[in-house]
Amino acid sequence: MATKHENGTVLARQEEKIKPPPMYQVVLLNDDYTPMEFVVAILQDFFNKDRETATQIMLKVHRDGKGMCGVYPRDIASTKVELVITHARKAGHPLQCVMEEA
Ligand code: TYC
Repeated sequence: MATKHENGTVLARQEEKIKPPPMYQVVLLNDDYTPMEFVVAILQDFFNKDRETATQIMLKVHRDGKGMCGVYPRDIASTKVELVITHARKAGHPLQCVMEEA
């Protein structure tokens, strides 16, 4: 609730100004070379998915070109993207991972 003062200024109450932090989706992109099993392991190890859910997400990415791994505050999403890409490059795979504002 806002309070209107006689001089025209409006003071917003503190609770109105506190917005939840913007959230970001971490998204995996398809490619023709990264092994399916490697992607399933990434979804289990970096995004805490069980094997069945990880397999479903991987197959969705394979079919549709992209798929959502999780939704996180900016710094956590950014760190996950970096860890996934570093892990994939170390293994010699071209897997791409990006973040998008949710
Ligand atoms: N398309 C890959 C293959 O056929 C599998 C794959 C799935 C790659 C998901 C990347 O994000 C990905 N081996």
